[in-house]
Amino acid sequence: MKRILIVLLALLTLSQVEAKKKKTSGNPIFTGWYADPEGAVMGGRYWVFPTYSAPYEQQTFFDAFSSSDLITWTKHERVLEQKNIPWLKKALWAPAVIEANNKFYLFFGGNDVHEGEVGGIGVAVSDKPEGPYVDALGKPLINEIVNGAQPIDQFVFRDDDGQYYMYYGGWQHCNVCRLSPDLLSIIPWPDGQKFHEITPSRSYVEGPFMLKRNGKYYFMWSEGGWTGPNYCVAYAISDSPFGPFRRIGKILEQDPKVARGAGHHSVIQIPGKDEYYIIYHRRPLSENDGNSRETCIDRLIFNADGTIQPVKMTFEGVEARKLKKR
Ligand code: FUB
Repeated sequence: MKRILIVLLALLTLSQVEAKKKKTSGNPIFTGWYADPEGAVMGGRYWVFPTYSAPYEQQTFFDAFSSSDLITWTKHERVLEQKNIPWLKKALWAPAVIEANNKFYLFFGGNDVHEGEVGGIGVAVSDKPEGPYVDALGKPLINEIVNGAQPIDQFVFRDDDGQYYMYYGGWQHCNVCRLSPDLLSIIPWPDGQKFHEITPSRSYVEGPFMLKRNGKYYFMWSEGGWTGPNYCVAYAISDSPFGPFRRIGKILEQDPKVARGAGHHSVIQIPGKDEYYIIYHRRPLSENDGNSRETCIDRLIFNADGTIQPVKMTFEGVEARKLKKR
């Protein structure tokens, strides 16, 4: 009798352990208030670099998160921090990370810069995805306000010919510039200008993102105010990285059953596959504070005609997706 009881107990414990094993990522994918998540695949792992969502004076560092399967995320604390950016005072925002030249480049916005102040878009470099990253220039890469665009929310895009472009801009204006092969300076356009305005729509606000698929350029951006419920993501498709970008519609917005203020996203493509995941922030229904933003993941699905389906925000998140060994 005692033996049977022991076996039954063991079986019960085993099934409890099984039940506890995570089958999906859940949303948010990690705890804490984190916004503007930049997703990437680097060094054989998935990475997410978000903004630490807090009052500006407290935004003096970035944490990063990595995963082998999109389900379990490991926190890498303070991959970039104020002590490694001589000009940073506050408002360290919206990381954009890219692997190039056997290094890792982390672009960031700093100081919530206004006319006549020091701040804007900076670039930090590391030998490893997990940092530590160190400011490479000792000053912002873009300090000036051109075409009305606040220098924040940069995204670095590598086209198939190896050319790097940076899309950036808050305050309802978006610029594009060309980066040098070492990613540390801006190459002027043939007309001598460093920046060309490519604001896709009057509803553009911030958070530009570029994705190339089947030869088409998918340009995406955030609309609305980030502290409010209506923050959302819209997109356009073009044959050129410079547009014109004609707004097609929204792909991410609040859902009264799930969350509000969903926006400032990025997209992870499974290497070599036509399979995409959107990483974005949203505000739980129970929260009203502007900084209460959490990082989530869901599927991004293309229709047969190349348009994008509106994202279905979930609490479950996504299923395990292991990366192939390199
Ligand atoms: O998180 C700080 C700012 O909020 C970002 O730069 C904007 O895109 C908005 O998400």
